[in-house]
Amino acid sequence: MDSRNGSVSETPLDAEIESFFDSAPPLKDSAGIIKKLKEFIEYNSTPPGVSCIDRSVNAGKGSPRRVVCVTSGGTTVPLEQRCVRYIDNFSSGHRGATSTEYFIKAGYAVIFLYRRGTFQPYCQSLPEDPLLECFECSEDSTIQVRQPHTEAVKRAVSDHHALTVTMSQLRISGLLQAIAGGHLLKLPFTTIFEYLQILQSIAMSMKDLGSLAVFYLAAAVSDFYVPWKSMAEHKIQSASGPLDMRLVQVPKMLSALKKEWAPMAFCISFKLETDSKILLEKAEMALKKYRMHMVVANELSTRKEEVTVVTGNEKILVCRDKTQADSDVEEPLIELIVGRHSAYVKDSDL
Ligand code: 9Z3
Repeated sequence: MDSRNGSVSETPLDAEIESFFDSAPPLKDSAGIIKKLKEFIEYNSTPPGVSCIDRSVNAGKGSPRRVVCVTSGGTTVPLEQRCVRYIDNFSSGHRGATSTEYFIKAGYAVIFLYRRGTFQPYCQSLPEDPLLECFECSEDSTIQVRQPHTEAVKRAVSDHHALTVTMSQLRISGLLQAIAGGHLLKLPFTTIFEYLQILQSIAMSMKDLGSLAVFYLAAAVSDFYVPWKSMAEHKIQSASGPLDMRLVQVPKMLSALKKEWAPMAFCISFKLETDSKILLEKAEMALKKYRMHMVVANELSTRKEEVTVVTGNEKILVCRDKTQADSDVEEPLIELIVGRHSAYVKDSDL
């Protein structure tokens, strides 16, 4: 007990988390982000057919949509306040973007917290520079779609309601449905500071959703960082010789997420290793330590082929359907997660 105010004293972790947020540079447009989150969650947690105003009166008429926060891409650790150099974490964003598409298909609303410049949902089959590669300016100055992208763009614009056959077609038509339907909110980050500040806002906004909230934490998050206050302001000079720099451990926010920010949410984290011998053991440790519902264990070189989902009493190998050229591991993975989340929601209602 803290003798001065009679309250239970802070654990070292709480103090570390507090100091991380206190010393972080202020998040740009924090109020705007919180407003978007509030509107998005309110819209999606209103049962279909019930207006937001009637919500309390009509509660129970339909079921509110489940909401998942998908994190995607790697966080950076700036080395200078006026940042020229930074340390990066590997992640192309493919896992997060593809998983988002399957969550939307399964009826979830998705808050997509992504690293700027990484893969985006529904855009993975478009060329690298879609604007310049898909369009051209004709002699009379009208913009036309170029071959061979005509079909893809036509479908994106006009046929978005129709269910299409191939993966790439599905992704393009799905984009418009998701955005038009208001079920996809995209929030970008670059640094570890932005990522954790936005994640905290998302979690606190989702708290009232209880067991309908899911966290799918596929982003590759830095383990070490330079605290803002001890960071050089200007570009570090090479003339001073070798560089000694002390990196501090990033506080384990998964604990705070589970304990305080959104305690009823269904939480899935990822464990990435390059040494397959230690992968499952590390995933089990993370499951217990952070009290996750599932930990998805993946090895860097085989991550697109298979993952192992570790739960309290199982290790489930999930593989891509290798008989289909354009299949992906996210399809069976999200199917498994949706099933487990449904059981969790049912149990929480009892
Ligand atoms: C993952 O393990 C993701 O599956 C990948 C996806 C980053 C490998 P891509 O974006 O790759 O499709 O190219 N994400 C979590 C990585 C991570 O940093 N995990 C931490 C750890 O392993 C726990 S939060 O300690």
